[in-house]
Amino acid sequence: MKVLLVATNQADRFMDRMVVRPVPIGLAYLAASVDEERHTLRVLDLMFAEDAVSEVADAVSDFEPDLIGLSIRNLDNQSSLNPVWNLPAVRDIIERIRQISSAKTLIGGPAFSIMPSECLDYVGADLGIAGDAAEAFATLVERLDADADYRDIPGIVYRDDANGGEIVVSEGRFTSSFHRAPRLDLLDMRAYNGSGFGVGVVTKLAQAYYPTPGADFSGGDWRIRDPQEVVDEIRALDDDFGINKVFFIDSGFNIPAEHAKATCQAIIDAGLRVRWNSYVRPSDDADAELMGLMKESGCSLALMAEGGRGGEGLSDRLAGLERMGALCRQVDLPFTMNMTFGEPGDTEASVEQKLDFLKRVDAAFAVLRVGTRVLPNTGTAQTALREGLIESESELMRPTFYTDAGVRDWIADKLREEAAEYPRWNLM
Ligand code: B12
Repeated sequence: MKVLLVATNQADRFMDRMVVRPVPIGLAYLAASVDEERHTLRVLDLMFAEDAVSEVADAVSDFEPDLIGLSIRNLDNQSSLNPVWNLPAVRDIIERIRQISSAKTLIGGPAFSIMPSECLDYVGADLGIAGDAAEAFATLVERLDADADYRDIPGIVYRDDANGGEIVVSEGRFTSSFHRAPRLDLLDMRAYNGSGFGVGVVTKLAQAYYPTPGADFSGGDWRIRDPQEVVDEIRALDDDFGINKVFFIDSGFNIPAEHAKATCQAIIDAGLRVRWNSYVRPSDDADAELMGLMKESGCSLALMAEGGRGGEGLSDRLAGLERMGALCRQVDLPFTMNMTFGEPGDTEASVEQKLDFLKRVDAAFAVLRVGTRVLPNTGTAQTALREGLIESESELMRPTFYTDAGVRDWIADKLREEAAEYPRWNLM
């Protein structure tokens, strides 16, 4: 079978400002799972494409694939001030494919996995696989090749012809082991070098990455990678591509601290010359020793996530963030802050409290969000439903922002005025 994999992401910004182009490592994991003794594989990355639809059409005409897998990374840029919705571009690509080919179209990726049935319906693909999908994808390729039933594959999304074409999303989404190295050699890694926060290397995966009903930070579902495997992958990036800048893919690198320390220590012991960045989040077990090891092993920026999605009060949340910021400062580790304004319950007083906090913590840069990007299965989605902002969670496939009525009329102007004084604050 001939398989064409297409990375559709063309966004080249982080927080609408900094130039960041994430390497499509998820697609590279998929490529690694294909048995090339049995199938022919081609990868097309649209990140640097001038005319995405034409490039896909040319590749399809030339290669004549039987299966076309498209990854969808972002639903949108999450900016309420300048919203950009990414799904129409994917829909255009699939529409063009249909005009020139009878290949089956398959979609997947982080954005798709948040709203699988809505995305499948909207972009008009034949099939999807939600969640981590390398092994599931390899199985699907074999089943399609053998013309066999695929409906038992974990996370598979399909139209049930026996049931009026109703879209079915199967159970089981978090099955990948990440033991087989991603096929980065199929991407233009030289073009990516230096284009942002570094090449993604997975250190830990958890459902908390996705706003699904089961997502939490308790650790029950963590798949933590062996530090030695991480070291080997970093070394290979240097050996194969001369790349020394990586981004640890992790919902909170510092949690649990014991594993984070072991990973840092393994990097130090291996003598790697790596500079790395990752997300960190407030946690009681973070301490000066951990921060020292992070810094010593090459951490150059800690992106502070907004804490757990628990219902704790604002003061506690800010105290947790402040403690993490202080730990970073102790070892001279630059960190970012990320603050949402207009969350359910925000008032003039809580806005002031958040602004005072941002002025105090001295982050390398801070992102101030005007409104919350509402995602399904969250408390904010419930509030949005209750207050009539949306009629159904399906609408959340489009950029949708919740801003509490208590601050809605003035919050954007207020933040613009404040940010004028702080060049390292970015409004979105
Ligand atoms: C790390 C990360 C970043 C890093 C990237 C650093 C780097 N160099 O790679 C940084 C901080 C830069 C970043 C930026 C942004 N990010 Co981000 N990021 C992530 C995070 C935590 C991990 C992504 C990742 O690499 N995963 C590991 C790889 C191996 O997995 P994967 O790509 O998901 O691929 C697997 C599956 O998806 C599937 N799959 C992938 N492709 C395909 C294709 C097919 C055909 C199939 C069947 C399956 C499949 O199989 C793969 C292997 O298991 C995710 C959270 C998440 N849920 O994924 C958010 C996430 C992807 N980001 C998100 C967003 C919104 C953004 C930003 C727009 C934020 C902003 N406002 O600027 C920017 C966009 C940047 C850009 N230019 O595109 C959203 C996207 C969805 C959405 N809400 O729209 C996510 C899902 C977070 C969330 N829960 O909302 N991000």
